[in-house]
Amino acid sequence: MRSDTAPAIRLEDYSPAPYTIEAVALDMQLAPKATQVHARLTIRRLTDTLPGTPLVLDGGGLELTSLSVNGVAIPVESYTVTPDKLELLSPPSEPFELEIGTRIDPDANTQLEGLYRSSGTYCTQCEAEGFRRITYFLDRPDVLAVYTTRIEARKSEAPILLGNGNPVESGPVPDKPERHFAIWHDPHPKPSYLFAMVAGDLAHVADSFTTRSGRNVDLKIYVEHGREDKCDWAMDSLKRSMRWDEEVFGCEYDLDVFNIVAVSDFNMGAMENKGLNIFNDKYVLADQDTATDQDYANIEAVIAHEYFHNWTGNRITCRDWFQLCLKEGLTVFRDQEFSSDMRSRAVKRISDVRLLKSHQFPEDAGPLAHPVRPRKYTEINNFYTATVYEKGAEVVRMLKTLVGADGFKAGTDLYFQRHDGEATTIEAFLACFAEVSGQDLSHFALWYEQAGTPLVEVESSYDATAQSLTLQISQEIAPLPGQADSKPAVIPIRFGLIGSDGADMSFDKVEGAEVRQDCLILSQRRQTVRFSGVSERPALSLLRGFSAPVKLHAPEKDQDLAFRAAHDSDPFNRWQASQTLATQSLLRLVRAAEAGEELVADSVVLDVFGSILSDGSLDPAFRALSLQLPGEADLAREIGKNVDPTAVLKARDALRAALGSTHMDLLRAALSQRESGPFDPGAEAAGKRALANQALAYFAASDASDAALIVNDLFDRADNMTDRLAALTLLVHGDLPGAQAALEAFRNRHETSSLALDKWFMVQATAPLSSTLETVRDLAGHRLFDENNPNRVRSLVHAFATGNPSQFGRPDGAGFSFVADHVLALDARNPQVAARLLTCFRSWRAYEAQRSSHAEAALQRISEAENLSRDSRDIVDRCLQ
Ligand code: 0A1
Ligand code: ZN
Repeated sequence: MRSDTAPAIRLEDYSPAPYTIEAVALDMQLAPKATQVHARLTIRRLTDTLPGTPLVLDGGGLELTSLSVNGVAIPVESYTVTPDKLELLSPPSEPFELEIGTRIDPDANTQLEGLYRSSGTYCTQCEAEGFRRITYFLDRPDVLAVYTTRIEARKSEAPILLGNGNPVESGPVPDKPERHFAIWHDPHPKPSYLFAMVAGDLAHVADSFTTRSGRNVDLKIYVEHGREDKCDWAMDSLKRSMRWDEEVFGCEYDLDVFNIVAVSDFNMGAMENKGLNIFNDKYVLADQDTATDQDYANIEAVIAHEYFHNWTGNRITCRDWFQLCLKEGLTVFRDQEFSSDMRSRAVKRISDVRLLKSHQFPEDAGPLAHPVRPRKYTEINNFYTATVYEKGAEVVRMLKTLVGADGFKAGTDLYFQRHDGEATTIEAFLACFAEVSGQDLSHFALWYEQAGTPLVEVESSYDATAQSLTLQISQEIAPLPGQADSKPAVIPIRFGLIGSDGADMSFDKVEGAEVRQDCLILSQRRQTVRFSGVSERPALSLLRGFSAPVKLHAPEKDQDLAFRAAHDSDPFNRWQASQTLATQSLLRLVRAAEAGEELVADSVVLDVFGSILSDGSLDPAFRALSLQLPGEADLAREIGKNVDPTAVLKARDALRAALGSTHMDLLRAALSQRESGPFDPGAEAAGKRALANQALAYFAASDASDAALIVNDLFDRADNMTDRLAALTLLVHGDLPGAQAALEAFRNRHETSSLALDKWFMVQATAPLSSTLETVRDLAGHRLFDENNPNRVRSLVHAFATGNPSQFGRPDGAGFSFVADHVLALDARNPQVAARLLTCFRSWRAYEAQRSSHAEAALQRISEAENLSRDSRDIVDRCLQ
């Protein structure tokens, strides 16, 4: 039987709840299989609500054990109850106290929403709608209450008891010597999705922070025993985040304590619960032996992200879930800025744009496309997307470009002051910037409303006699499901006109578009822009710093790209020029591979990469990024339709081999510069490792007879995870001699580190080898595989589906079928993780006919399954629509 399609929730139907809940007193008697929750809710009818209007509370699989109003048990005829809903038919018209008893089973909770246990630790996840799985409630973000939480548990089972806000009291439970309790009080009114509690046998590391107004804050990070020595980087990142937010955004912390708990079973990255952030341990734990440089950078960013939510999300929250980008887009923008200040701004920008293009662009071009602020959803958990987060951050970045740095600061100051303590909207946010800047942002607001990535096409012509440059510019979004037409958007294009000496040229005036400093502001479907006083034909550098989330097509000869790859004063566009050059060359190789022709790499690409490799004046991290070829999925996206992933892989392999063989001497030199000495996780040392490992990758792809020997040697000698994993990846993905022995050595070394073992699974799942599917099948039955641990599932099945285009997309459809099996098996236990895995099919129509029909069959099979969750039903329906 096909599960019913859930009704769509629509933005236009928003209305406030008829009642509000002002205070919540929770008492949680913890037990693994039968936790008793007692909630005392102080409820008030809103003035617009007619007396006697029913009160409908949300529930999620709950068992009601008691119910009273103002201390008196209420008769059965005055309410109705199901596991998912509690309705008081005629509540008191004056403020009243509703007491609700519910019983829940944390151990049976495999979906990891609400209260569950991870390695024995009780923890909660309430965003978006998990609180209703703890007690009946108005589980929506515009109901803000003050929470007091009493937690009681067996002392031996859970010596640590944590809640939101500040600790109030703790001690033994009278007459129950084996039990103890703690009471926490959070004075800041908050929505239920920010509720959290944790109870378990945990170790911790402690530090403190003095805020700019002199408040002392106790900082603690809780982890499983034995992991305390992996918390230093997270703690350091937290203190830097707290200081940065004061200095840059004027945001100060507002409680006496800030606690972080790391758990090993978590659906997402981390969660910003007020005063009690709960993290996937992947974003907390790090040391030299088990974490890569990328892990260190991610930890820094995610710690900052969750901390920054304290103001953007918690103090000012969302009126409804359609406004999710209000907190997420803004907070991602803030964490990106933080990382840029901690590291190289250029490298951070390039990395963020790569992520946007690889994750958000395909989402925005296929059946799962939605506006940054969606207008409807059936399952909100499916909207924690790259569009809401990453494109949402790009929209905030464009806003800053348009109103200027000072206008942006004034706008955020006004936002914090005006909306503190509120649940608000995108309109209210934009109004702050419009007000301080005096600009009309109503056209700009389209970025929140319209799905799809605009394609901006530019044709340029230079008139030497008139000394003028003319640009014919158009913008268009390809039709999407539910969005046949698009409207032209406001698009800020930062630009430069580069002269033959490599310097930016001046010009006299511009007609046809508004120009503010180095920024051209487009706003029409078609525009002709004329620059006069341009003394020679310039190399055109458009979209500097990736100033808008658009696809830019501005035809450019290989030689011009090579020139800009060497001379563009904008580091982002310098990187982009070399990437575009490599992409154009790779696309020619893909066509040759499809035609069965010989694959000969273009010399201009070999030359440009050689120059980058030998240019010691450039930042090593920037060089490492510039030397990376566009990925297989990037190329598939460029090709757009009739994609044959095997041809893409062949083309990329051919260019890698050519680069390796052509520059063998330079590569050997780069390898010999690998630094030794004490490990430093900072960005500079990480950049040097990245460059050395990028050089090693080309060397391994070359025809050097000692390539495998050198990679094996590095694997054996590596004293940190970045280098060890880089070597292991080259051995396994290149199917080099020594690969199996290295895999075994890696597994033995890291047998007790779950996060390091995830890497062991991932390396094998992403190997572009015809044997990989069989390996992955075996690994799914391996004693170390745990299908209930989301990180492990992601490191094997998700990694295979998203990080191995040629094998997931095997022509016989076996890759699709394998992933479909896992989606179905997972769906019954953890719908959120299953639905996310299912999104790997979103670009299925872009494959060539044989593959796309296999992918469609896999989707059909999922669609026809019995009792599919609402999460997976939503994704599969949209994929097939
Ligand atoms: N708000 C968190 C991410 C998060 C979202 C949803 C979750 O469960 C459905 C859990 C966490 C963040 O942005 O970090
Ligand atoms: Zn967030």
